[in-house]
Amino acid sequence: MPDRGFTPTQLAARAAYLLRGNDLGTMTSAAPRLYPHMWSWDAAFVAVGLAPLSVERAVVELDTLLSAQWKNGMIPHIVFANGIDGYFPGPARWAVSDLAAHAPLGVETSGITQPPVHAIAVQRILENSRRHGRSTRAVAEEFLDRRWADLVRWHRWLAHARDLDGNGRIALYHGWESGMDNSPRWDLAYANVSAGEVPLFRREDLNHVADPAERPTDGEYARYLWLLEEMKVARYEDDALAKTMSFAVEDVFVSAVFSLACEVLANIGEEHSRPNADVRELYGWAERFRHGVVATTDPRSGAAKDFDLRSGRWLTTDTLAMFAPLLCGGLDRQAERALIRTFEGPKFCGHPDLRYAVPPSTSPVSGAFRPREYWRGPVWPVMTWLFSWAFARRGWAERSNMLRAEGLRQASDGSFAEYYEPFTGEPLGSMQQSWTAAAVLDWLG
Ligand code: 9WN
Repeated sequence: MPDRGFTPTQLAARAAYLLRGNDLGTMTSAAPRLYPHMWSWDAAFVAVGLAPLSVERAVVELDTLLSAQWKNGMIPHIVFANGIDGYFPGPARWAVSDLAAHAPLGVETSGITQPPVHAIAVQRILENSRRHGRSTRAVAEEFLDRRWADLVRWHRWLAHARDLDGNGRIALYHGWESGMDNSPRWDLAYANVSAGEVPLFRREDLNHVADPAERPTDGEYARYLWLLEEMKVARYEDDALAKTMSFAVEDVFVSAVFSLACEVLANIGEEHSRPNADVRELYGWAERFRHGVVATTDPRSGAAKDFDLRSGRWLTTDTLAMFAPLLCGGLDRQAERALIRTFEGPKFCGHPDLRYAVPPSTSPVSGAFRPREYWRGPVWPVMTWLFSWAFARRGWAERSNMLRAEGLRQASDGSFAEYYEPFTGEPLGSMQQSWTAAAVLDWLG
């Protein structure tokens, strides 16, 4: 429990108040200033946090997101809030409604996707609804009736459009699709991207952080935006992207999340009598992607790797990605033990100088580690939550509780920061980040 700052009751109240403050009506902004729109995986985590407060409001969050689903099944990484500026690249720069045949009508979105954690939110909604009376349970069940087919379509799109050779690993065409934008995982793959002329732009993100060094560099942004130009030429068509994008990687972490999400959704489908064919297909994908993840691992350490499709090279980094198999399972006992030892040992959570025993995004002993720089080192509370949730699901209650306790100690400063400096515990990036509050609410729920 917290060693300073707010008590659990105060912290839960503040987290709830924060989500209320970031509520735009039918969507919750990812953060008030830096991210004034809805992000896909943020929305799922937000729904996890809303579920103990209001199942009804959590359902609205996912309904809004799913209403922006593309016709091919993709859930876009941003759903833009009507009439709100202040984030770049905004709808005009993506231009999906002009260019993409699959873009949804009547809502503005980006043209890429993000990690498929949504089934976890659906599960938390259903679980929370069981603590209430019949009418709340009915809201959750009606949601499942209404959206089951969309959720399966989303998973089917990932399994088909993003795993063209069927090897059980998801391909991404932009670092933003991984959710870990500038992680050292992608340094080699971005080295393939030679940014040509991009239309003029002005970064908005730097107006909202204390120090520009907490955000990606201008050089990184030039490449991020160049990839948008490549996507526009491909008119956001799945087949064209696969052939033409200069950034193309197989993301082992997203693949593990997908395997896990397929299993969660299949379990839900079984419990709620959804069509057998869907349930079978979901279990099949869970298995295929678990194999895909395990196939990348080192047999002794159990550590997983990403793959750069353009240079044909494995991307071995000491980042959160190496722990992908701990999320989806499938390693043999010895390799799994070794990987847990690394997770808990001095390279990650057990590093002697860490303020809290939670996993930094990049290992502090790696040459690529930067303690204040976004996905290159800081601790992201939402990742601590994901591992603690997954560990509980895998039956590792003690490990899960440890992460929860340490995550709560970190959050007890009440800033609900996007990320934290691992050694000092200084809050960095955006404050009042919705998914950080959501993690705290679930932990305290
Ligand atoms: C680009 C909203 C998002 C998160 C990502 C995080 C950051 C965006 C940005 O913020 O990315 O998508 O502008 O930096 O990296 O994981 O979903 O919180």
